[in-house]
Amino acid sequence: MVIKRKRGWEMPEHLATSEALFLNRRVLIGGAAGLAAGSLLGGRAALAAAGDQTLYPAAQNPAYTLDRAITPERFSADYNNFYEFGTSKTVLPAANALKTHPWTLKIDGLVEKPFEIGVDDLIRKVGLEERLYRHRCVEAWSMAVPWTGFPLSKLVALAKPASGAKYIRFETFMDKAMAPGQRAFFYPWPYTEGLTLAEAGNDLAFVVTGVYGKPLPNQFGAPIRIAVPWKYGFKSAKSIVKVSFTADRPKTFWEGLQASEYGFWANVNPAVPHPRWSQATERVLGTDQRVPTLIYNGYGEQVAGLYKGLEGERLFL
Ligand SMILES: Nc1nc2c(c(=O)[nH]1)N[C@H]1C(S)=C(S)[C@@H](COP(=O)(O)O)O[C@H]1N2
Ligand SMILES: [Mo]
Repeated sequence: MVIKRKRGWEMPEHLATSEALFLNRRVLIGGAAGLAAGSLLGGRAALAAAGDQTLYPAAQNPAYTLDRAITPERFSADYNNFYEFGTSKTVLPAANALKTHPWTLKIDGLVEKPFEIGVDDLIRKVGLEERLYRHRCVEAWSMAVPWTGFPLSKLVALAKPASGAKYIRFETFMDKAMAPGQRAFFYPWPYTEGLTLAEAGNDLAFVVTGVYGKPLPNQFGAPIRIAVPWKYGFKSAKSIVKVSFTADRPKTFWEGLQASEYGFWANVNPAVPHPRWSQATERVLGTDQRVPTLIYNGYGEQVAGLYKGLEGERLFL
């Protein structure tokens, strides 16, 4: 028996559009009510951000700026995908239950010597910078955010992968008591994602510990997540506890759930539709605009070379 369950990512475009109208209405209402709601959210987000405040804001890296406006925090911080805390976009209240300190990252698999490191120690070791990145969800909405973090290549260097390592695998925390979404047994928890080591070594692949000049609020995937801006958002795993180096391509959460729709590569491409909706345009969070989607989410110059010789693969799904 096939049981059809509705998931957020299966949302048909006409529903996504009505959400756009909803957000748009919030923009239009604006004024005193909008400002009050915004500052309330800001207060809660600040409470949830429990990292070492003294390290923020970090200096902005001028090599990573954008041609578009930064999405105001009141929109990006109140519209999240974090299935551990529910399948709606309003996970902020539930995500307050996430205990982010202390937080230990485990490095294992094909490395010189497996080890564990506290996130605060890791940050002090590698340093922080701010980068402005696009983010394009497979559901055809997008945002532009100032992430704070460090290049993933620095973490790879610390890990000292063995010669047989070809892939890097990210694993999110698993705690059913804290994260009610993880009690839904039909999802292949914990959330996992992966990249090739070549992708992980690209300058754009970023480990994120903060946003908007402060430590990550919980709903953004505190205290440590990934940002891979040329791929659909689901590749950017949140609240990571383990980084493993493997010889074989890791099976990912969404691949495990629906391989025909969510593959390993998942590079952004407006010309390759999702099986159930177009990827040609995207709704910009906090605005009434739909803009054309760009191949590799606008980062083709930096990343297209990674896929030479792989043209036979499902690179865009
Ligand atoms: N652990 C975990 N990571 C996740 C997700 C999730 O549900 N759980 N959702 C993904 C999806 S679909 C997107 S678009 C981004 C959303 O990031 P944001 O909510 O911080 O904007 O996180 C990605 N990483
Ligand atoms: Mo997404």
